[in-house]
Amino acid sequence: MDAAGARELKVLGAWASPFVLRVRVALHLKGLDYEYVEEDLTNKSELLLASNPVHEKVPVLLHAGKPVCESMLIVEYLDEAFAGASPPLLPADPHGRAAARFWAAYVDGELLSSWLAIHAAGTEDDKAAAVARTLAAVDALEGALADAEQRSGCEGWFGGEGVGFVDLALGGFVPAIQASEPTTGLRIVDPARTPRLAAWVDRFRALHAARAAMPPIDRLVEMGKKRLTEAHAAAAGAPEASK
Ligand SMILES: N[C@@H](CCC(=O)N[C@@H](CS)C(=O)NCC(=O)O)C(=O)O
Repeated sequence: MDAAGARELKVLGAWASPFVLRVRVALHLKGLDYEYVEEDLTNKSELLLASNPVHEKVPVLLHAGKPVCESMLIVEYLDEAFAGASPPLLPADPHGRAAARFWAAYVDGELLSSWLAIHAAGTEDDKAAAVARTLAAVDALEGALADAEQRSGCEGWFGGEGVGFVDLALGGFVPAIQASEPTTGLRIVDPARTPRLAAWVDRFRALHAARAAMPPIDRLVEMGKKRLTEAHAAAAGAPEASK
């Protein structure tokens, strides 16, 4: 489908970004045509700097030249601006919308922040605490998925009968979940511990809309390993005081 106005959609992105992936999957799900522009984040374009002057980050959606920033705000915007394009991403009822926003915020506020803390940890104790917090966040999401499945009577999505807002929030991280074990040895989603979420990861990867936008996992692993090597080398060469 090429909904009215969709021809004027442009996404400023970066291939490895989980936040960009959320937006691109939403666009593919809704069948909206868009132009994708790959940004070099080490040399940001004037368009990116002018479109997102506060954070200078991708993704940015430009709709008829007007910028919308922040991945989940962009997803909400698409849902509202192209309300006629199925599927709807947020539930129709206010309580369902509030619950979806809660879990989407939880993905960034708890899962992502604890996951990032693993790599920022200065000591083994800090690292173990961050791993425990990350896995606890994954457990909580397993519980939210179980509730959604029970409520809708359908197996599969945080959005109930179909892919929705929370699926996109977490779905952006599916490539990182897949790349984590081969890169760092850490299994984020373990079928033995969180079987529903493990099945959800496979289901999300299989979506046509996800396959159209997902980055290659081997390229992510290669980039992750390179960054780890550089971080270790920097830590080894750092003066004692700054360690
Ligand atoms: N909260 C933002 C996060 C966006 C973000 O962190 N983007 C990264 C790429 S993954 C970026 O543009 N980084 C460039 C920079 O920090 O200079 C969102 O959801 O869109």
